[in-house]
Amino acid sequence: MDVSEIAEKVAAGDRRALARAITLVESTRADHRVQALALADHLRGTGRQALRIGLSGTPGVGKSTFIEAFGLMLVRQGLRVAVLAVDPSSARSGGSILGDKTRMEHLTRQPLAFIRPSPSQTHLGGVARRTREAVALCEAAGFDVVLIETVGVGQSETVVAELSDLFILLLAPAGGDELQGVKRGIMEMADIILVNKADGDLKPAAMRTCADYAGALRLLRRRPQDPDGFPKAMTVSAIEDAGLDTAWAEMCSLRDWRKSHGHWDTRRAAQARHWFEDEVRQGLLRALTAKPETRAAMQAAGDAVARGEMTPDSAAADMLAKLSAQG
Ligand SMILES: Nc1nc2c(ncn2[C@@H]2O[C@H](COP(=O)(O)OP(=O)(O)OP(=O)(O)O)[C@@H](O)[C@H]2O)c(=O)[nH]1
Ligand SMILES: [Mg+2]
Repeated sequence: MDVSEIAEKVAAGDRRALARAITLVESTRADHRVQALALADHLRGTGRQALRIGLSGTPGVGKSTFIEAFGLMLVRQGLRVAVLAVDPSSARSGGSILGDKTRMEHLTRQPLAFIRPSPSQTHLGGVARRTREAVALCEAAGFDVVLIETVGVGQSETVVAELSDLFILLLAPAGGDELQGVKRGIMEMADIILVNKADGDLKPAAMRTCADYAGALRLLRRRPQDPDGFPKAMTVSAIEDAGLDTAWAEMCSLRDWRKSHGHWDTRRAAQARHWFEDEVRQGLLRALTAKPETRAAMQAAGDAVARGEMTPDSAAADMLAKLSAQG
């Protein structure tokens, strides 16, 4: 199949073609990269904008269970749902976050759903690009909602937040009155905090945790992209399917408000600019290490700095001057 044929099928919502297209953007082969770029160009501007929801949470909070239940609810409403994963640490189990298909078996079987496990991967830059391109492909394929899951480790939340229209933080009930070690930076990115497992014995703890986070959110600096009451904390139970409809209603109301106040378009435009600049930066870094003579020059200058023969800054200035003279 050539690129325009794949593009046509993707645009028609063909899930197999979509899977193929994503495999293409995940490939590191140079010829595949050329095809992937051509494919993206073909599809630019086709399809409607999906609602991109980033979902982050530490291992075991119930991300998979939540996505399964939430996805099924959306599918019941006739919405098409795609699920993608960003997992730079997939080496941890040698697998992928969505590899545990057991907990998404119902969603997997839905004709309106598309689930893509994360590939095994090494560095975050590559992860970001592949996920970004996969999100765009899902959007071109006409999905209404694209859920992007990540385990709450390291910088992957930032990547996911930069890919999303809404960023959801999933938490588990905390024991006692300790606040979980959620970093302030992560909290500041959240549009909605969902405290999961608000059921059975855990319900009181979930309510307390929710109240604690609601309080913490109120202390954050007000963001221009938020209407009154946002960001907000709510309880849900993925297992009992409780609160998911309310959470969805809140997501929709936030989306609608941002759309009608211009924040949606502004954010998408800023994200596009961010990814363009990021890609150029990554490319420059690759170019820097690609040429053996450049690597050697870096090594030599680094040695001189280490021996105290040059200051780091003047050595860097020399190096940059040499590079731009070459370029
Ligand atoms: N009581 C209760 N347990 C839940 C709920 N959601 C998930 N769990 C349980 O929590 C455990 C972890 O759930 P997962 O959905 O696998 O969590 P995860 O965040 O995907 O975990 P990782 O994939 O390891 O990052 C499982 O034993 C679930 O049954 C819930 O709403 N209530
Ligand atoms: Mg999981």
